[in-house]
Amino acid sequence: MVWRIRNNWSGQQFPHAGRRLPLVGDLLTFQPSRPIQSMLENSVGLGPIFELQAFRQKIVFVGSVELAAELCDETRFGKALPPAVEALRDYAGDGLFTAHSDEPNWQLAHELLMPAFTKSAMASYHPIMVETATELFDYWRPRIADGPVDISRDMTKLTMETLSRSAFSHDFGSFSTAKPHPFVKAMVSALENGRRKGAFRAIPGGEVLARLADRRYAHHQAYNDRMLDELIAARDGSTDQHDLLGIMLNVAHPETGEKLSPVNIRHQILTFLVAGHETTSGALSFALYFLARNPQCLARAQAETDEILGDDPAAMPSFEQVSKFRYIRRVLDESLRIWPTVPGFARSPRETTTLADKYTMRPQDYAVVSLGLVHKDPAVWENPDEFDPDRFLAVNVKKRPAHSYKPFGAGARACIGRQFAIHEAVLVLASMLHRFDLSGDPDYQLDVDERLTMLPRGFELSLRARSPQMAESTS
Ligand code: MNH
Repeated sequence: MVWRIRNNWSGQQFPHAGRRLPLVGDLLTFQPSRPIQSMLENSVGLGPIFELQAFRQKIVFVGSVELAAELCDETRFGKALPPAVEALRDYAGDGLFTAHSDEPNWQLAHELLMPAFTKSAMASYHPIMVETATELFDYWRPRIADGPVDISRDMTKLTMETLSRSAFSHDFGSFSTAKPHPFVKAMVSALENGRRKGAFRAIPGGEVLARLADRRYAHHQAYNDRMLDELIAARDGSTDQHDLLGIMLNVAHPETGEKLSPVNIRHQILTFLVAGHETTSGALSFALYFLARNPQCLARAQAETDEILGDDPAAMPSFEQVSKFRYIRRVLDESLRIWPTVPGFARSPRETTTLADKYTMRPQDYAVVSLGLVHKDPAVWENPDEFDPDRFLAVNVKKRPAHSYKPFGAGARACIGRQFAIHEAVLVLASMLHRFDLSGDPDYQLDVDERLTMLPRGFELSLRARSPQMAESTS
C-alpha cells in the first residue's frame, strides 16, 4: 500500500506535540472525545503555526493574530473545505456552508439569500424570536421551583425552534412535548454519522467503514430529506414570502431570473438548521455561564435591561430596542472570544504563495485558523483568560489590529446568519435577565462538549422570578 499523507504541504514539516508514532501519527496526543480542546492544550509552546497528523491526515493550525490576518486576506486566500466539512456534503450537499466557492449554486444562493439576512430583515424574524423566547419562559415558570435548569439543553431547544419557525414555519413542539421531535433526532444522528465518516476516511481502507456507516444511518437522512421535500412541494405555487422557504421559492435573480432548485432549497434548510442552532445555543450558554461567574457583570446587564425595558419583568424588547442593549452585546462578544462555538475555519491560497514569509502553500493545501488560540493571542489580548466585556467598547476595539476576532469567519464565506444569531442571542439574554435572577452551582467546573460545535455540558442555573420592585430599586 502506498502511504501517502494528504494535504502534505509539499512535505514541509511544522512543529508538533509529543512523540509521533508510525501510522497513527499524533493520535495518542489527543483525547478523541475532546479533540479540539486537547489540540489547544497540546499547542502550548509550539509557536504560531503547527501541525497535527493522524493516519493520513495532516492538519496545519495557525494560532496567532498575525498569521490569521494573513489567511483572512481575501485577495490571496479563500475558504477551504477540510475533510470534516467535506463529510457534511453528503447531508447538506451544495448548501451555503458546504458548497465550494466555485460551485454555481454557492454564488446564486449567496446573492438570493443575502437580503434575507440583513440587519433590517431581522424585523420579520423578531416576532418569532419573541414568541419562542416567551414559550421558553412559560415552560420554565412552573419548573424552576423544583430545581436548576439545564441551560445548554434548553437553549438548544430554543434556537432550534426559532430557526425551524423562521426557516419554514414549522413548530417542533420542543416546549410542549417531552421527547425531541423525530426530525431533530434524525438530524443529530445523521450529523454524528458525518463526523464519524470524516474520521474513517482518514484511515487507510476507511472508505469501506464510511460506506457501512452510511448504510446504517441512511434512514435518518432519508427521513429528513423526505419531510423537507414534502414541505417544499406543499408550498409549490404559493407566493407567500413570510419565511425563508417562501423567499427561496419565490425570489429570482434580478439579472438572470434564475431560482434555487427544490433540492438545493432542501440543502439550504438543512444548512440553516445545522449551522444556526447549536452555534447560537452555545453562545447563549457560555454567556450565561460567564454571567453566573461574574456577579458584577450580571448586575450591569440587569441594570441595562431595567433601564431599557422598565419595571415590568415580563416586558419583551421591541425590534428597535434589541440594538440598544450595548452591554449585553459586549457580554456576548466576549463570550464568543473566550469560547468561540465554531472553533475555527479553513483557508487555502488562490494561487501558490508563501505563508509567514517561509512556507510554500499551494491551492491544495489548507490551514485552520484556530479561534481558541487567535482570540487569546497574548500579543493582542491582555490577560486573555479573564472575562471582560469592556474589551468590546468601541474605543478598545479600534486599538486592536484587524482580524483579532473572527467568531463568524472571514470574507465572502463568512457567516450569513451573523445578524440572526446576534439579534436572537441579545433578545433572549436581555429578556431572560430581566425576568429572572440566576445563580450557578459554585462548584461547577466548566466542561465543554465537542459536537459539531462547542457547548457547556451539565451546566445548570437556578432561576428565580424577579419582582417589579426589584427592577425599580436597581434602576
Ligand atoms: Mn454561521 C458560516 C459561525 C450562527 C448560517 N458560521 C459560518 C462560519 C462561521 C460561523 C465561523 C464560516 C465557516 C467557514 O469559513 O468554513 N454561525 C457561526 C456562529 C454562530 C452562527 C459562531 C452563532 C453564534 N450561522 C448562524 C446562524 C445561521 C448560520 C444562526 C443561519 C440562520 N453560517 C451559516 C451559513 C454559513 C455560515 C449558511 C455559510 C455561509 C457561506 O459560506 O456562504
